[in-house]
Amino acid sequence: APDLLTLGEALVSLRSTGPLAVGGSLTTHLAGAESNVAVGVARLGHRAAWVGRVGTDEFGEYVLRQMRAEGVGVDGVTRDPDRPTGLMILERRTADLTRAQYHRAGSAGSALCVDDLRAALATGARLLHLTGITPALSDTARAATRWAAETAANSGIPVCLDVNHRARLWSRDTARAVLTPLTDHVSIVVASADELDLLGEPGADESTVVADLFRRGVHTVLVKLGADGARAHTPDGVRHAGALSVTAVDTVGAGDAFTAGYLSGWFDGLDLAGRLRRAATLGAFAVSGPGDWEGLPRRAELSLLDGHEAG
Ligand code: CKP
Ligand code: MG
Repeated sequence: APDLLTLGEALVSLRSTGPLAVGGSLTTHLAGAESNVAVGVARLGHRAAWVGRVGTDEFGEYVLRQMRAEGVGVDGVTRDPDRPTGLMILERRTADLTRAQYHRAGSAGSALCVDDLRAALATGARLLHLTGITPALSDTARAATRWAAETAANSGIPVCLDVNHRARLWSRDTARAVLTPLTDHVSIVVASADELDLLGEPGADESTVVADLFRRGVHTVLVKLGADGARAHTPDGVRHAGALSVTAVDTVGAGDAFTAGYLSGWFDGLDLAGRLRRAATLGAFAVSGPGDWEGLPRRAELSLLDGHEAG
């Protein structure tokens, strides 16, 4: 069984180097929050497997090829002959402004269903990673996410959930109604500060949401603060960890890198400070190069950013 099992929609991202309205070339990349995490942990030598649905089209072939090249297990992937692999277009509008557009409605990935996951869940894993993107994709994907969380938790596999709110896919109210009950089966929650009240009452403050999550059985809540680092809430209290100081060129994928680093530290048996340090390190690698995951470190590179402590 793999260390990390994750599921969701992997997409092809077509990236521009300038404004889309004037044309120019687009380059092809693998995207998808969950596959980003899988690549991040695989680069560090852990066993990672991704399950989901891709088309029988060339883009589906590409997505699987990229994951295989990164050492992510894709044996459990379902190919869908009737639906296309999802796409997103990432426009570099100005040096400081990128705009994303999805072409994923009705995609193969959004047709994910419980039957697609049975074999992978039966094989098991040390940890199951989910994000709040998958249940936003369709009714069947929502049911599949809930089933996976329940099934893992019932077989003693800890579940990590990254809220990853996508306003283009669903409203905050719908997300809250779906994600809050899901946390009954979750051990580790990852959220940015503005996403936290999607797991509690609207506008609730951090300590209230964390207390509610602990009551539901969550044992670690990681609140990402971007360049300010992260706060970790555990039953032992709250700990702040700084980000590393690097030149940020592309922040897409930073959250997934943070999660991959944290989970890698957990697989290695590091203490909380060590897990947060590795999370910050992967986040720093992700933001300091283009692409969602391309710049993530291999194990021997982890120490390259030593000395980049912020402040
Ligand atoms: O929260 P992050 O910036 O780490 O997530 C980025 C990913 O899956 C990106 O790869 C994109 O395809 C997506 O989130 C998404 O569906 O928006
Ligand atoms: Mg995120």
